[in-house]
Amino acid sequence: MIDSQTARLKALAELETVRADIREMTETLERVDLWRPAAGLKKACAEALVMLDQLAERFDRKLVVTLVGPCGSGKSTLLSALAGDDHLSPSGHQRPTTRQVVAFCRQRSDAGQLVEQLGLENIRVQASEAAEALENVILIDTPDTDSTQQAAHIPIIHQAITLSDVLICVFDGENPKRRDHTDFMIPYVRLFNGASLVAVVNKCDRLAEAELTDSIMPEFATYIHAAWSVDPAAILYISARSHLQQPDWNANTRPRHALDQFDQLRRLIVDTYNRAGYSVDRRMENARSLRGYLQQSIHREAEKEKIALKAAVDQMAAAEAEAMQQAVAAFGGDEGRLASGVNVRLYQQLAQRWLGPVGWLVAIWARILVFGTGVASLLRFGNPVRQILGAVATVKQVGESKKAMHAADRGAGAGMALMQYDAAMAKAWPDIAERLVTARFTPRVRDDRQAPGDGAAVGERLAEAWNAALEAELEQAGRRLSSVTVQLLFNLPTLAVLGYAGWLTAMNFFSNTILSSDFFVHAFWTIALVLLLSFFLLQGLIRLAAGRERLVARVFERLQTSLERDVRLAETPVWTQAQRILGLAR
Ligand SMILES: Nc1nc2c(ncn2[C@@H]2O[C@H](COP(=O)(O)OP(=O)(O)OP(=O)(O)O)[C@@H](O)[C@H]2O)c(=O)[nH]1
Ligand SMILES: [Mg+2]
Repeated sequence: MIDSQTARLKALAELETVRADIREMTETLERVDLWRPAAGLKKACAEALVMLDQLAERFDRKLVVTLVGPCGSGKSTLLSALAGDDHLSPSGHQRPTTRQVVAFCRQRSDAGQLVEQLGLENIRVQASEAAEALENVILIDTPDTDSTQQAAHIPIIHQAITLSDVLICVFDGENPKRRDHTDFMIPYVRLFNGASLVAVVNKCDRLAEAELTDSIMPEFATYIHAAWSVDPAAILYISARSHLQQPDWNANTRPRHALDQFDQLRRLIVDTYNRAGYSVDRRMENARSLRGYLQQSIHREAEKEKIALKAAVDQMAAAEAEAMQQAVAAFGGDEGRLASGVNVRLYQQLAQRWLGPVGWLVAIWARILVFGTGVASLLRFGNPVRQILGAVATVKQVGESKKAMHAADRGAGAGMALMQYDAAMAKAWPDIAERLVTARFTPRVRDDRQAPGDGAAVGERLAEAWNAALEAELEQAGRRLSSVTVQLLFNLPTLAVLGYAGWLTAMNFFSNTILSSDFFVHAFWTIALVLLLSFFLLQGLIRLAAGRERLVARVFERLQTSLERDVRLAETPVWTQAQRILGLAR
C-alpha cells in the first residue's frame, strides 16, 4: 500500500516534469515565431498539454482502452465479445452502425471524465456487473473513421483518443492494409507509447488458414512497423464474431477455420491492463513518449532547415561585415582633416604627461595647435560623428533618402555611415531573405526592415567604438612617448646647460665676481637653442613613432577589430531566431 502510494506520488511528480518540459518547448517555439513550422509544432505541444492535463485528472482512475478502426471492421462485435454480452454495442449491416462512443465499465462513475468531455449526446455508458473481469479497465467502442458520417465522427474519435491510455486498432482482415485507415491513425499512434498500442486483424475466419499465418500476418506486421514506426504491444489476428454468445453464422458466412488469437487479446486486457497499478506505469510511459515525440518533431523540423539556415546566417554575417566596412569607410570621410585633429589630441596627451623644460614646450605647442586649428574644429576633428553631421545636412537638402532625413532629424549623427550601412545591407538582403524563406521563414522577412542593424543604432555604435579606439590609441602612443627614459633624454641637454649656467652664476656670486649681463643673455640663448633643438628632435621622434596618418590608420585598425568582435546582429529578431533554430537542430 505504502509502496503503491510512493510510486503514485513519484509518477505524479514525473508527470509534472514532463508537462513543464512541454511548456518549455512551447516557449522556445514562441521565440521563433518568424519560422513557419513553429506554429504547427506549438499547436502539437498545446494538444499534448491538454492530453496530459486530462491524464493527470484521471490519474487515479481506471485505464481507458479504446477500440478504433474503419467502418465495419468489427469494433462493436469485438467489444461485445470481450464483454460477453452480444447486445452491448449493436453491430449490424447498416453502415455506419455505431454513431456514438460506447463505454463498457463496471460503474457509471468510471466513465465520468469521458461523459464530461464528450458530452452526454456522444457517449453511451454501459455499466454492467458483467464487467467484473475488468475491475481496473474501461473498454470503449468508437464510431468509424471512414464512413459518410466521417465528418461528424472524427471530432468524437479525436476526443476519445486523447482521453485514452491504450488503443486497440481494429483492421478488417479482408483488407487489412487500407492506406486511409493506417494514415488516419498515424498522428494518433504517435501520441502513445508502443506498448500502449495493439493492432488487431479481425474477421480472420474469412481468410484461408495457411495464407493468414504464412503471408497475411507477416506482411501486415512489416506494413504496420513501416507505417507507424513503433513496436506495438501485440499484432494479433482474431475472429471477434466467433466469440459472441450467438455468432449466428449462416451457410455462406461460416468460419473457414477455428484458428485465432482472441484469447491472447483477452488475456492482455484482463491480465495485463487490468492489473492494479498498471495504469500508472502505462500513463507514465505514454507521457514520456509524448514528450519524446514532440522533442523529436521539433528537432526533425529544425534539422530540415539546417543547411539553408546555416547558409543564410553566414551570408547575413558576411553582408553585415561588408556593410560595416563601408560604414566605417564613410565614417572616415576626410582623412586629412581627421589626421590634424588626431595630432592635436596627441599633443594634448603628451602635455599632460611631460615634465621639465621640454614638457613646457610641449604644452605650449599643444596650445598653439589648438588656436591654430580653432577650438571648434578641434572638437570636430576629435569626433568624426560631428564631422558627419555636415554631410547629413547636405544629404537632407537632396532629400533622396527618407532614412537619412530621419537619422538627421534625430540628431544622432553618423548619418552618412548609417546610410552606407543600410544601403549595403539592403543590397544584400533580398538574397538572404530568399534563403530564409526557403528555410520556411515567413515571407515577411523579405521586407528589408527585417535586415539586421537597421536604425541610427549603428551610427551611435560606430561613434562610441571610434571614440574608444581613439582614446585607447592616443593613450598608448602618449604613454610610449612619455616614458621616463625619453623624458630624461630630451630634457637632459637643456637641464645640463641650465645646471652649468646656474653653477657658474652661483660660483661667481659667492666668490664676489659679478658676471656681465652679456653672460646671461648668452646663457639664455644657449639654453633656448638647446631646448628648441631638443623639442625639434622630440617632434621628429613623435612623427616617426606616431605620425598623424599612421595614428589614424591605427585607430581605424583598432576600430575594425573591435567591431569584428562585436556581434551587432544579435539584436535582430531574424538573426536570433535563425540561431535558435540552428540550436534546436543540434
Ligand atoms: N466473419 C466475421 N464477421 C465479423 C466479425 N466481426 C464482425 N463481423 C461482422 O462485420 C460486420 C460489422 O461489424 P461491426 O461490429 O458492426 O463493425 P464496426 O466496426 O463496429 O462498424 P461501425 O460501427 O459501423 O464502424 C457485422 O456484420 C459483423 O457481424 C468476424 O470476426 N468475422
Ligand atoms: Mg460499431
